[in-house]
Amino acid sequence: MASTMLSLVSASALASPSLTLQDYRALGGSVHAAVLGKKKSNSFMKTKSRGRINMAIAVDVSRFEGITMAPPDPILGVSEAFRADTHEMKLNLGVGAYRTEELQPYVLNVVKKAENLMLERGENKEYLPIEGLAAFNRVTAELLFGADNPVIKQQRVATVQGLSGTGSLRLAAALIERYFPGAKVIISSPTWGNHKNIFNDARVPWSEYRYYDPKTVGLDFDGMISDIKAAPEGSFVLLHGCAHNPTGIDPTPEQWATIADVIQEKKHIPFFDVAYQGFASGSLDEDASSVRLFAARGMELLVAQSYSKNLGLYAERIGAINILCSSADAATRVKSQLKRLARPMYSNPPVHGARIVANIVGSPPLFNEWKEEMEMMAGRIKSVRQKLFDSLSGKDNSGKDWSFILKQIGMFSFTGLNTAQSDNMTNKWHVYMTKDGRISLAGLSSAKLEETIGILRLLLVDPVGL
Ligand code: PGU
Repeated sequence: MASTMLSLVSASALASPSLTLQDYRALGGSVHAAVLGKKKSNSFMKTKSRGRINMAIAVDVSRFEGITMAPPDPILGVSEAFRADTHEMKLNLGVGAYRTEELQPYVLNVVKKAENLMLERGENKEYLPIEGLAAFNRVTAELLFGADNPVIKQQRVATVQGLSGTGSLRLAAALIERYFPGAKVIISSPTWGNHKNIFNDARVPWSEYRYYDPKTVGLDFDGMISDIKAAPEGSFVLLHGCAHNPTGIDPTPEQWATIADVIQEKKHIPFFDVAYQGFASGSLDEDASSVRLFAARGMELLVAQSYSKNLGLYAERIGAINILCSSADAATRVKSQLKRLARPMYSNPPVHGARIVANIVGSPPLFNEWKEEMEMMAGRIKSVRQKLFDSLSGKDNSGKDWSFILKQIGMFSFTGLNTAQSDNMTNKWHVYMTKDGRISLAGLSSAKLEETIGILRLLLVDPVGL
């Protein structure tokens, strides 16, 4: 597929710093129209009021009259609503962000140490190169694949620093849109809500593969495999490297191997989203094992990484896109095109988070300290999960099987609450969560657990009673 990727690039496209109209047409303009269908109406605009817009200019009404109100974001909108709530018992189980037992945001000690080092060194604030900080790009690929992985030594990984996980996914989506016109991305049902936005905005067609089985509150493995098989050959298969969001259900190592078999058979391209490396199990290596399994088979693949959770660097927007190619030469060309896509979007990435990661991973004592803190964070979440299970099953004599809670991993529990029940949690009990029934365990403390369990149990066992 790597050769197809580059054969699609016209000579003029490679030579010029930005694509010409002709290049766009050659690369996908027509495909878009065919794949996505020419949109006759614009869903972002109140099209009916067009006439009013024209008149508006004369009568001094806003030129933005045609812009409709956007709905709140399903995840970040929950935090906004939470901030606006003045109730003293309010609890935010919406956003996936780590909290201490006192339910406070947590800045890792090792991050503070790295920041102090940076201050001492008096580093400057010059622009980074388009691809980001070289020391960061090196360590981030090593952390993902393992420093001794032959793919690193063979220089087959094109790594570009991205604006955290989201920005890295978006850059990859732009690459797919430009160099694989018409190719489809298949995503799990359900998935992290922003995946759909990312591919929609990048104009990459997507569809869903089965993943979650509500009957077993587990993985619909057969459904997943048959949907991956049924996807058009050469599709991109978006996979959560570990700690699937929102379900917390991951394939077993044997299932991963079968997934890899099918992807290879169908000449699909795996596209991993790794937002929780080290945060799921507490081990960086274990959480990267899915990616490494695919890489060991000699497959080409994409991996978006994020340091929001595992280093608590949410607002620093630090992550990377890694594209593992079959040759060093292909990786060099792919990297050059990623840079070319990044340049008109945001020019070059921010330096602060990149330096923090490079300093921590590059220094053995700091690296060890990070691993300890990560284990501590993952450990607290695991203990909240256990307590949630113990209390629910201990207090409940309805015969409901609560073991699904212990089978899930990562920072979330997918409770099985429906939209009405989730709304009830928020509107009546001031417990904020996403409408798909996901709760962030990091938002619970031992004290808050008891209060929340009462509500959860009632909703899950006897929803009519609430
Ligand atoms: N991919 C997955 C699977 C994620 O869960 C998240 C964050 C990201 C990527 C992107 O994170 P970055 O901060 O851009 O690196 N999901 C969280 C955070 C809130 C959000 O929706 O951005 C969540 O609560 O699902």
